[in-house]
Amino acid sequence: MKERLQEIKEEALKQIQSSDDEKQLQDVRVYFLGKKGQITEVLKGMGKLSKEERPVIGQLANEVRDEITEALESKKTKLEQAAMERQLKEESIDVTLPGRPAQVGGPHLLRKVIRNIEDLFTGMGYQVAEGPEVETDFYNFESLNLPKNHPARDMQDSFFITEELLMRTQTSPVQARTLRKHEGKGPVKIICPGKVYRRDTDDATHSHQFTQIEGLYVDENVRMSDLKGTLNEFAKHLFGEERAIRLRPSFFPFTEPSVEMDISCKICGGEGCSVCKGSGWIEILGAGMVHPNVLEMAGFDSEKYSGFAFGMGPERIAMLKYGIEDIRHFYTNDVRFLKQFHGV
Ligand code: 2U9
Repeated sequence: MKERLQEIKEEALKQIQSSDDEKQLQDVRVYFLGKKGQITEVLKGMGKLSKEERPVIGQLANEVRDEITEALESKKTKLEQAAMERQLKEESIDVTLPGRPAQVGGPHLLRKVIRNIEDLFTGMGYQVAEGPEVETDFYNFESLNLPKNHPARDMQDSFFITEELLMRTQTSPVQARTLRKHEGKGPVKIICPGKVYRRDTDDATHSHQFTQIEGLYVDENVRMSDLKGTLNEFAKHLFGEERAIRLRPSFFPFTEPSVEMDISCKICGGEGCSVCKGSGWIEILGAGMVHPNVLEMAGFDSEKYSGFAFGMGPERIAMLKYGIEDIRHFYTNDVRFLKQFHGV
């Protein structure tokens, strides 16, 4: 039995030594020290021993068990340390590696177009004015010569909140409010950028929410030629010195006379192409001389004062300037689209 215990010890220590992980160690423990393990097997044969031999073998078996247990513990600690070292090595951070460049954002293309237009007009002495997006029927329509039930209201399908409140359909109410604040005294020279809302079905060229910039200049002796000169400056600033403009008669309830302004097509140079639909001209904005009714409703003497106003959609301007084919790109915030205009 002594020899058997000696063999068990040697075999156990050998197996412990060659174990590579905790699972193997556990198997060794069960095989030698478990309830049905090798040592237990030896102890089962103790009954056949003499009285004198029994305590000797018993003590030896205990010593062998203790040695194996100790070897198991020590190997377990070694394996744990090795695993920890491996993990530390694998997960170590190389602080000398270059950092990941931070994603730098920038203003949205629409914002840049709006700023560009604001810069041009503030350089001509205009001030930027803002106002509420939830408007009263009075400022959005009535004060702009669009009384209730006027057929021209149909041009602007609206989101009404109550009978008297709606999401503004244009930024014109900001001009009407500003005029009123001036209590009948000019000059008033403002541009009004902002979001507007119309009940429309969204597609490549329509959106229920879009932006507008409108301008207003009211003073004594403001004439149509002032409007034409201002719009000419605008067209050249945005689309290039070589652009020609033309004014066509149009209708807006708040201006009389009213015009629409076209610029000569840059793509074909006036020859006619798919972008200008063969005409050589591209429509950019609407404008006109402020209707006397609008001046009077805002508290201005229309005999003494006159003025011009214009309105445009920055989306349309950006689409023409940068060849964007779908208005929805402005609102879906796909960075692949937005990134293309970082440098403009
Ligand atoms: C006041 C007096 C007059 C603003 C004007 C237009 C012409 C115009 C549209 C162009 C495309 C808006 O984005 S769009 O749909 N606008 O054509 N807007 S004159 O006239 C005013 C405004 C306020 C007190």
